[in-house]
Amino acid sequence: MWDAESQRSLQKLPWVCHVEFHPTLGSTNDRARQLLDEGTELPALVVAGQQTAGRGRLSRSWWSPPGALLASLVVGADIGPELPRAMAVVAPWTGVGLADGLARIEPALPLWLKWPNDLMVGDAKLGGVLVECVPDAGGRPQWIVGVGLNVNNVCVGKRVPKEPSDNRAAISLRDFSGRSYPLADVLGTLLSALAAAYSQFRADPERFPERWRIYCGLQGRRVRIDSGHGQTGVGVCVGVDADGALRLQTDSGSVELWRHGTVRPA
Ligand code: BT5
Repeated sequence: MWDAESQRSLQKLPWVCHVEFHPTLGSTNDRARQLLDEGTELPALVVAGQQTAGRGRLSRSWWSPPGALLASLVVGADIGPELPRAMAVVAPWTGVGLADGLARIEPALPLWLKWPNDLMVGDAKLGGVLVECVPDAGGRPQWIVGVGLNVNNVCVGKRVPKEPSDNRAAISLRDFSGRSYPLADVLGTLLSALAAAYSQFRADPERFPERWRIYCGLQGRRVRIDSGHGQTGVGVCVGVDADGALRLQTDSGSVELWRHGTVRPA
């Protein structure tokens, strides 16, 4: 999947100053954090052939077999708006950038985004984003943007680790098209699309709701949200605000803003 030639072509990727490849890692996000401790020049990228301890949000695990794209991008505060508004928007706008890139790689793919960090095809999950924030010595954020995307790994019929409450399936690009994809090319296209999306949001963060809406699969649908910290809500998804929060119209007609959580159709 990552043969010698595709590993070499990682050194030609756009935008990033430092790239490293590991055949097997626990989690690319953990290695990315070490790069920050080591003062590596940014943007930096960690790529793994497979992960033994891939992480999702809220201590969930990420199934990371060979053939999947498993990478963490490390970027500085300059990718987007200042804190605190950047905090909840980096993951969803990464989703928008990835969706732009995937539209170039596989134009027929009916991809949609599920707030805040899921890439979906039908009812199945194609990929996810895990963003972690590490302040620098001056308190400015540095972002670790972990991306897991099912590309050449076959998911249909496989056992993907699921949470007890989770009945979603997984899908890969290969399951969708029957083709396999050169992972370094996929990564190159996604990085270019991400760089463009980040620069757009840095220049004009107010455009985020409009960009999100293109891919949002829950717009106008009744959803249930679980904050993961004991709060739940039900209402109609009426988009996102410019800071990345989900806008939920409740039965009383008021609009609630949710900054974190997991949504599913109600
Ligand atoms: C995510 O979390 O979707 C973020 C996933 C980020 C993974 C990348 S891989 C590179 C980098 N290094 C890491 O250690 N992590 C990042 P969340 O929204 O919490 O979704 C997790 C849920 O997705 C799990 O509980 C499963 O139900 C499901 N899942 C796990 N692995 C999957 C896979 N390969 N494909 C589809 N669904 C999966």
